[in-house]
Amino acid sequence: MGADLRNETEYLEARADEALTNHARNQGLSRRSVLRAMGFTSVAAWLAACAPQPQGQAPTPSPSPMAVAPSPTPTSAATPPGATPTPPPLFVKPVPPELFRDFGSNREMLWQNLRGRGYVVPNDLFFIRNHSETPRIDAATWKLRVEGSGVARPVEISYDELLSLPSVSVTRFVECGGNGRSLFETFGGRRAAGTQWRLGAMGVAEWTGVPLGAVLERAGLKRTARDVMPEGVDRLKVRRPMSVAKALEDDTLLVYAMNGSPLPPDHGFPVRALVSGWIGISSIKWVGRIEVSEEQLWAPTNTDTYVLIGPGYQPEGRAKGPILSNQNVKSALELAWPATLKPGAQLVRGRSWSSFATITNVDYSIDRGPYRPARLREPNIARAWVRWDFDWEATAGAHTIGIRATDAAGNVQPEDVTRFNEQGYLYNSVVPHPVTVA
Ligand SMILES: Nc1nc2c(c(=O)[nH]1)N[C@H]1C(S)=C(S)[C@@H](COP(=O)(O)O)O[C@H]1N2
Ligand SMILES: [Mo]
Repeated sequence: MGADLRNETEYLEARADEALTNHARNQGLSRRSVLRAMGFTSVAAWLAACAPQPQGQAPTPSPSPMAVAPSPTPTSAATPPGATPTPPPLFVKPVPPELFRDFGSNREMLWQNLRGRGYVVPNDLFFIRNHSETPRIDAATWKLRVEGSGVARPVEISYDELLSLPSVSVTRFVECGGNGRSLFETFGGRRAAGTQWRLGAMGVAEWTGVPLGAVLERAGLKRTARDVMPEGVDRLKVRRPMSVAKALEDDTLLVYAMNGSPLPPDHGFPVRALVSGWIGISSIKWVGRIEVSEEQLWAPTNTDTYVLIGPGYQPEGRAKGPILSNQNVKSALELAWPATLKPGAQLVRGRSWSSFATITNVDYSIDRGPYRPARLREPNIARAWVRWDFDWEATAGAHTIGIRATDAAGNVQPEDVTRFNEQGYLYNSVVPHPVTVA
């Protein structure tokens, strides 16, 4: 892993460079000659050309870089400089702009699309957070290895074997630890590093699979086992440890179905971990190996990223700061950002969630005025969410709607922007959502 994964630009550049190198190799050419044929001097220049066009400027239609015939001379007539070649595919499912905000290899769900929908987020709408492109895996040859000092007998399990074990279904959120990151800047005035999500880096689905504990038992889990680390077979082999206690919770699963369908490729086909309540990075997709250890396990995702770095946070062991696990209590409106509503009676809807307990109260505040209770709707599932609504007599003009949720453990969304940390994790302050009534 040469590139710094905390830096999106560096990461994208490394990925683009690798795609180009592979393509060039397949063509029996140098990477440089392929770039030249495309009219670029460097991967950075190519990426810059791929960046979104400023408003009002029509994007230049262009052929795919893979379709460009290499030219022996630096100046190719086929692809004029400034053309925008298509990068290699990142995802399998369609990710149109009416469903997702585009952050390259990451796609944010648009909350307005949940309005009028049921409890779960349909698979087509579910956000995607990928450190590299979605791998295509053949379930017939896929194997899961469970090994390490924490098990008595390492095992390999096939897809069919996993599907033959007793299964459970749970309805839970998967939420990125960085969900809401951009709001540190919008409302706190300080920009945190990383994908500038609003609140759509989360979703709720019904997940079906086998309790992770049952699989660990098959490998003879030792009483002395301490940490459990699922590892993906994606290009960067993304992995993150959890305690054995967390691994043995009833709703920590090896999942093979999402909302009643086989797990879609972008969400981890054939098998992903679901580490309920914990930040999304723990729910490793495309799992191929699980390391179980008697020692504490470390990975870049618990030493450098997904730890709290900033004023007031101290290093812990090899970690640069407190290691994140549980998500906190948050809320979002089923509205566009910014939202536009007609004057008059409006039914305003949204959802609130917490990893600690069910939500007991949701209060709303118009234009930072007094809080009033919203109506909670069934079902109300801990580590998933609750839907709620309230009536609002909307008057013409610019407004804000703030939502404050409380869970049964007494956690309440804070009013002010607190706990700034450099990588922008766990934003959960009340969000004054901008609404124009016209
Ligand atoms: N193997 C692997 N697992 C992964 C990731 C990844 O890049 N590779 N991304 C993680 C992160 S940061 C999040 S937030 C969730 C997102 O899950 P989703 O894409 O199904 O919404 O997957 C996690 N699991
Ligand atoms: Mo994430």
